[in-house]
Amino acid sequence: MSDDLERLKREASERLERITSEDDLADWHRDFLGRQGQITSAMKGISQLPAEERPAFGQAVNALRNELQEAFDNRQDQVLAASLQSRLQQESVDVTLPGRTPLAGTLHPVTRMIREITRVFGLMGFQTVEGPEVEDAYYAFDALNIPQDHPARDVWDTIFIESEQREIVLRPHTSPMQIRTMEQVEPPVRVVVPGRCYRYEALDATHEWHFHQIEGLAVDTSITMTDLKGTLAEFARQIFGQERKVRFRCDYFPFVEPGVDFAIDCMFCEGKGCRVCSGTGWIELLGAGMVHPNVLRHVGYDPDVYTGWAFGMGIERIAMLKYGIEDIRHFYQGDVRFLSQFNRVFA
Ligand code: FA5
Repeated sequence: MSDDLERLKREASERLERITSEDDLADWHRDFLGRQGQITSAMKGISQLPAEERPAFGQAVNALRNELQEAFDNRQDQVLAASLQSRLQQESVDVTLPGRTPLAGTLHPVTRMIREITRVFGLMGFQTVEGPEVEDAYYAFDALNIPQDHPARDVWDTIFIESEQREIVLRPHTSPMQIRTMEQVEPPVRVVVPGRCYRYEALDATHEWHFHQIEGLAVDTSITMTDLKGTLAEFARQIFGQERKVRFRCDYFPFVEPGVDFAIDCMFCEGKGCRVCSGTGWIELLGAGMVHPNVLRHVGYDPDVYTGWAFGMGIERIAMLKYGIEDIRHFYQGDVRFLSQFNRVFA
């Protein structure tokens, strides 16, 4: 091997010995084995040699290239192993440290209330179904025995969506789902329908322009008012406590006959009279009644064969009573201080 190659070998080996980082390894490789490195330059020098010396010189350069490549690979293995070792030491994790509790979102109190109410009715054999919020006025009113120009139509402060062919509304109550359900199935029917409703309403502590209702509907061959009373009393006691007294009074809704309002004795004053029950001792929970024969006829049920009852309640109002919330507007202001309280209440 020529002196030049000997010197090259020594220089490369000494520098390689001292290398401890991956960056220096890359530099070394570029300087000696790279395309413009010293081995390549040495090979180019072959043209300066007399022809008879060229084969031996070429072999010597190739042998040196292989030797340096091997030395480089070994050094690279050592350097990488050492750097991995030190990283493992630096980045080691104490697996015995307790984890940080993640800040998770929670279910909205209205969602939780819907689940609680539908669970109670589920245990009594009611299926939960849902329906459209954008509704045809036929389902919202006409089929519910509230024809066009009927004064009762004004009671639901309806938000109308413009439509040239048909009157389309944001549903003001969940009662349209009575019709949609009965159109789909033959009796017996037992459903509850939770969902969002909309009304063009002046806002105050108990009125929102969007809120939730749950509709209930039971239709069969021998359903009576007794079934309605028993079911609602059981519901009220499951949600508000076994000691609750219940009251049914006459009320008017065009799609039921007779119609009732359903109340429970005030749990805040035990019926003595307080601010929550406006001094009456009773809190009205919902409207209900026996499904009007005209409604049954609209869906093709024979009112001489089938009878049924229906109810509709406001979910926010139930949650307000159950959890002592004084203003309905809290539900939709997105204030985490309000919402996070319900982790504990519902846990
Ligand atoms: C109805 O909407 C009837 N569809 C209920 C019904 C169904 C009667 C089946 C008979 C048979 P009403 O307008 O009273 O009824 O509303 C029912 C409940 O919805 C109220 O008791 C109240 O809890 C809730 N509610 C009504 N308007 C609002 C509002 N603006 N904000 C919050 N809750 C409301």
